[in-house]
Amino acid sequence: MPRRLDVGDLVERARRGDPRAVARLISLVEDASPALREVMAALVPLTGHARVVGLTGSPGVGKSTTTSALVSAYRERGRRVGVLAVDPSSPFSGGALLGDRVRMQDHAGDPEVYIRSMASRGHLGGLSWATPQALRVLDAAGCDVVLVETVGVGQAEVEVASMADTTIVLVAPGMGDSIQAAKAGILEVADVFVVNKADREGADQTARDLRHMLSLGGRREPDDWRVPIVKTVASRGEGLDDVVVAVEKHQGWLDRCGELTRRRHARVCDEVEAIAVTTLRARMGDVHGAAALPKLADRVLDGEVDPFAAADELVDELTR
Ligand SMILES: Nc1nc2c(ncn2[C@@H]2O[C@H](COP(=O)(O)OP(=O)(O)OP(=O)(O)O)[C@@H](O)[C@H]2O)c(=O)[nH]1
Ligand SMILES: [Mg+2]
Repeated sequence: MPRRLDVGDLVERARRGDPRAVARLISLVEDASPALREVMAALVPLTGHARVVGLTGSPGVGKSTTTSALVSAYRERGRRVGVLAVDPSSPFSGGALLGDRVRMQDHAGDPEVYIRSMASRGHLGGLSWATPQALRVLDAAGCDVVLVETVGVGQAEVEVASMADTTIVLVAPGMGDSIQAAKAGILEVADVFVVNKADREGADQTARDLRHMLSLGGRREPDDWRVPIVKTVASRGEGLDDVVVAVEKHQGWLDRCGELTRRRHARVCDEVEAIAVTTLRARMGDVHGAAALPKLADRVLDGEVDPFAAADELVDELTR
């Protein structure tokens, strides 16, 4: 018999920063709990404060190490920090695996730091559905900054970039990383480039390559954001202050030119769409959809309707 859920109490405790309440709320998100609707209704008025910073890049480039070092840098500035590690490439893996990979032991026991890995555990809608909800929990819990680490695999990087106010793209010397970055369209999503592993040979060359590629990006207006390139040795905690400064400059720019509002608006559009699509898909499986779909399929097979017309009919059925 599951413990009865007192949503009001849980939200109030999370708002006061109780880590167990925060963890519980994120679990509700992961599990797509039916209580989530009530939870989100209670959380929404408490949100909007946290700055969301996404970190992405190829496997092994140093995202987790950088995230952990960034947490320290923000903690030195007295900020409350949330960390969300998401793995869009394997949404069905469950959270534990990722948790092991997050190198965050340094911050265990710091009550002003919330760390969570997340997977969507196979519910429809995936991470595009779950991530914004988890961000909202951390925001409502009073985080000043939420760092979102994701494994970069092409499209996923772009998806994650759309969830952040500021996106940091990490590359490392060698590995053909910068060239891969260009291929994956990463130049467009990066607000800040970090050349990590700058203790290795070729860091300056990588930074120059990136600078060159950025300069090919066409004409720039005077007020446009100029993407900075910061070198770090995350494993030794070097260069992280420069990253924080670059991120804060970007945040200032976001505020000044109205881009913050535009990005957040686009984000909520994506989120509401993901929820709506999830709802529609769920209805396909319920009694109504389950009856309508096979009949329509029969009619397509019999040559009575084309699949597009059948899909239109199905949508009409489901949204009636
Ligand atoms: N030499 C050097 N090694 C580093 C640096 N930063 C991280 N590493 C090492 O690089 C390896 C990968 O680091 P992670 O932080 O796990 O990389 P990641 O991008 O999070 O990896 P995935 O989550 O698996 O994609 C680890 O062995 C780190 O110790 C650095 O600045 N210099
Ligand atoms: Mg990692």
